[in-house]
Amino acid sequence: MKNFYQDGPQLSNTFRSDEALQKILKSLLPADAQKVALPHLEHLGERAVTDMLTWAQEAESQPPVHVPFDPWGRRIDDIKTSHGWKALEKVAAEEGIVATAYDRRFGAASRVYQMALLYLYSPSSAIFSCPLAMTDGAARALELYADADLKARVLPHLLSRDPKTFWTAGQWMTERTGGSDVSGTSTDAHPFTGTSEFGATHSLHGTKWFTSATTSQMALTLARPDGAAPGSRGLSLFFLELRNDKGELNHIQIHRLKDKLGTKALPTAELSLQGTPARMIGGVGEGVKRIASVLNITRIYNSICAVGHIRRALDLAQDYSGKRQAFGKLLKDHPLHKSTLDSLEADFRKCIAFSFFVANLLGQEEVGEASASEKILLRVLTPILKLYTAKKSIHISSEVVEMFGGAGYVEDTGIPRLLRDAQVFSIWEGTTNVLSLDMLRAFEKDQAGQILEQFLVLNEAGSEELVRLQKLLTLSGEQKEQHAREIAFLIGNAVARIAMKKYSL
Ligand code: UCC
Ligand code: FAD
Repeated sequence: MKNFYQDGPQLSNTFRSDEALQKILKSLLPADAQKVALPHLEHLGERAVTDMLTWAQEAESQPPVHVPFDPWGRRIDDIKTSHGWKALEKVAAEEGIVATAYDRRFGAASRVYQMALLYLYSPSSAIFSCPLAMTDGAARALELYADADLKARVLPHLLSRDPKTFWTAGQWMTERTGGSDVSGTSTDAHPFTGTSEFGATHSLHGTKWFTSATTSQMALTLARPDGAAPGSRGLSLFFLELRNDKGELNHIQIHRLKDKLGTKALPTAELSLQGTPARMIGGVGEGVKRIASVLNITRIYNSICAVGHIRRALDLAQDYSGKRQAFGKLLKDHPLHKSTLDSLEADFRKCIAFSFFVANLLGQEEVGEASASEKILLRVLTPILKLYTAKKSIHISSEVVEMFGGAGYVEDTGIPRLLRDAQVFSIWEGTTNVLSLDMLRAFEKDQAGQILEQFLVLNEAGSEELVRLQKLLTLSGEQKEQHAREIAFLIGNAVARIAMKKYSL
């Protein structure tokens, strides 16, 4: 065939084409919520393949740049981001990607509606969904633990739908000594002696090794107050604002931006706190416990974004399979190509059902409608959901790269980015192993392990899986630790199937 040129994949409205999402929302949203949410989601599904997509491509091709000094040698630590990245932030505010969860107009269903917005927003956001995750997590932690004056100062910004007043938040936990294990945190908190607009109680000194969304207006971080115990039980949670009213950094020095495998549009910096004013939230030694409410939100964001990512990868692969020919017929007409796609679609349905099942539990908890056992389910299923969807997204992204053949390995098709970006889902916000161990620790509290087992039995989880799981749960010590991943994936598969049944997927 002379002059043959392959057509590339095309996307269409990502809400209209997503049957699974529509089914889930019809099951979870009451009629009044559907009336508002469905047209909004259809509108966002259109933006996801039009203006947002253009801005995301722009943001990816013009990654952020750190400018340490002004022309005269003054330290400024500016981080320049592209027009596309800024435009995606504006979309987030306008579309209420965070705010929708907190107006609680539809009670628990507001969270489900918000997660559906996020799911459509994320794959066309160049990972602006990362700053949004930390913004939402910060809003929840402040809502739960901050004093009224701090809430009144900050929450209207985090929950704003006006791009001019909207703030994002960072979450600075990781230091050079560890991200999984924060017990070696060496950031000190001394009593603050100056004046501060937000009621600073301490000044912080230390280095943070990974800080994503470094252009955010505020951050929550961990530090050790003078005299507090060593280890993680001596850490406290602190709120800080990055810049003062003149726009200068508040005694923060940015060392450099990380050169990362993926998430290229997202600024992730190393920085040091050099006497940064900060306000303690909660008591001395309560840091990990308090920041856990941020983690539990960001882990659900990670899951929803991983599933959005899977959907995007599969949409591209599905479309391409109807355009590419090999051995005399379209890829989609080859039984083996089709069955490969079908099995990935089945994995997608598991992931989306599981994710919205947990998002719904979160919504119920937030409005005080979750029963004691639902709260426990939310606690134990959150790390499992995060690790499960992250691993599926890496596997599916890899398969989709392969489904494009050589084109999948060529940068300007945009396909390699799918694999690079997926890899982060299983690292940040807790690696697979760390979350599996967190799950085991959570089982020990409030009879959570038994409550989960009862839930699986009541919902007729597959009997073979259940027998294996029950056997593994009787292990103890190192043996149980060694099997923590297997336990997590057995539960993940079982709950995903239960949720699929619930939503008739
Ligand atoms: O990576 C980061 C940001 C990336 C960008 C965000 C993107 C989001 C998605 C966007 C998608 C596009 S920020 C850094 C994230 N770092 C982590 O996730 C840390 C991972 N490590 C862990 O999770 C560990 O398990 C630790 C740090 C929590 C373990 O520390 P400890 O000191 O050993 O803590 P314990 O003993 O496990 O927990 C201390 C207390 C306990 O309560 P009490 O005192 O009552 O016994 C725990 O039950 O905190 C409680 N706790 C929790 N409670 C610990 N974890 C939780 C939890 N998840 N929920 C409720
Ligand atoms: P380590 O803790 O050294 O882990 C190394 C390996 O050891 C992992 O495979 C882990 O699973 C395994 N491991 C650790 N403990 C155990 C155990 N007990 N049993 C079995 N295996 C174990 N952090 C922030 O605080 N804020 C941010 O904004 C932020 N942004 C990030 C952005 C990107 C793009 C990336 C990649 C990371 C970011 N991080 C951020 C850091 C991230 O949260 C950490 O990298 C992550 O938590 C892992 O910590 P670590 O890098 O120290 O790895």
